[in-house]
Amino acid sequence: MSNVIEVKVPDIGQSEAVDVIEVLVKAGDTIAVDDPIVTLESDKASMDVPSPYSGVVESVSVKVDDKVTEGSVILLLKTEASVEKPAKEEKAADKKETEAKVAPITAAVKETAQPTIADNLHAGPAVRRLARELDLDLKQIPATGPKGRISKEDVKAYVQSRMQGGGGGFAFPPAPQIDFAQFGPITIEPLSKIKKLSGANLHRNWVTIPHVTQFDEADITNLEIFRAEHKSEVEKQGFKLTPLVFIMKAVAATLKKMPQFNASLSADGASIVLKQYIHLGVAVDTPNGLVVPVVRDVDKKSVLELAAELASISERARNKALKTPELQGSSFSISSLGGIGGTAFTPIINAPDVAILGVSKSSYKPVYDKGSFVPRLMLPLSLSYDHRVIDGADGARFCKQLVEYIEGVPLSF
Ligand code: CAO
Repeated sequence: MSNVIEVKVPDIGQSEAVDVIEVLVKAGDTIAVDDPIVTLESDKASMDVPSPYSGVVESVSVKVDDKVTEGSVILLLKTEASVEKPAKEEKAADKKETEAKVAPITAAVKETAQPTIADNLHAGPAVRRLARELDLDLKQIPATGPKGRISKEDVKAYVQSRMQGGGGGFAFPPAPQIDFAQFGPITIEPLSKIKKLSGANLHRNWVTIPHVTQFDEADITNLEIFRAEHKSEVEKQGFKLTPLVFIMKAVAATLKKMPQFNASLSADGASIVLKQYIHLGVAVDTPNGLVVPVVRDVDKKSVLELAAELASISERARNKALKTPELQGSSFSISSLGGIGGTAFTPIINAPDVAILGVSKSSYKPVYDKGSFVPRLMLPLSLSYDHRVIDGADGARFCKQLVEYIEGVPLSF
């Protein structure tokens, strides 16, 4: 006869709550005794919790980032095994023997905890096991999980990239371990959480996407005159009218005309997902690192609405007050360093987007016009695109169209 039983967190050797960092099963899965069901992580270690019984998962009661302690219910399991006589201890009949069967489970949990402490890498035991089986060095695998954790997907992506040419004599050599103190005094500061997360993503995007960057310039002399005229009037409403909002409108118009830039490559690389919405990720510089909140439906919003929203999201990004959905769903991204300086740069694509626009600081340049040079305020643009999806000719066409739209953007609110 089958029972539905609660599988709980066993003795994990501490009373404080620990994080659920990976849920390894889902409702409907058939699992065997000792199959890992969740990975937990404390300040010191990560550990797999094995299933004490075989059966079919009815429902999972925890999700990633939940906090659990000994006794928290992990899942409901439909099992043929008797709860009093679990699979591992078929012969256990009295309380003493039942207690004895808990010991191996706890022991298994503790045993897997050690490697994380030893090598200071964030990876659950299941991931470590997979890496060992595939003879991979975890230090070489870019992490994309929370807190810079290496997930199974990271291992798979790494193997895939090696199979697609990352190996064959061109594999990356390990970064040398250098004691910089031998050259002079040093201090060591840990990277912020945001830097670790965005660093892993940037690394993956840079290494896995064939980037090309196309440069161009737009004449924003008239736009700047309009902006200067209305600057103080807009500032009275509590936000700034910068060139960026006009650029966002021009980008939205260009994306409508060239939808292959407002797209993602499917996971198998066989098709393009064209998006009917225009949600722009806007890179915001914060004291803790780069954050990319998303401004939705840019094509449907006025310049003034965009200016207000940009002020709100950049302030909340800097105060760490953004909610996760506000960081998701971009279809194209913009990174503006125009308020700082520089003449051009090569922005890294914010995957799964296929392109990103870099904006640098405008400056007056002599522009040849009808036989003479006239001073015009020129805005440098740098478009990085995924060459698997976009051809060079289309990259140049996009910039040409964008320049036309920026130069002709309606100068009104
Ligand atoms: N050329 C000349 N001046 C520019 C300009 C440009 N392209 N873009 C902005 N400016 C001016 C603004 O008009 C403003 O001056 P005024 O107050 O006199 O009008 C000043 O520079 C500062 O602007 P800002 O940076 O505060 O505002 P913004 O709307 O241009 O940008 C935001 C907002 C959030 C994108 C920006 O503050 C930011 O964080 N940028 C950094 C993004 C980043 O780190 N990217 C790198 C990511 S790695 O690829």
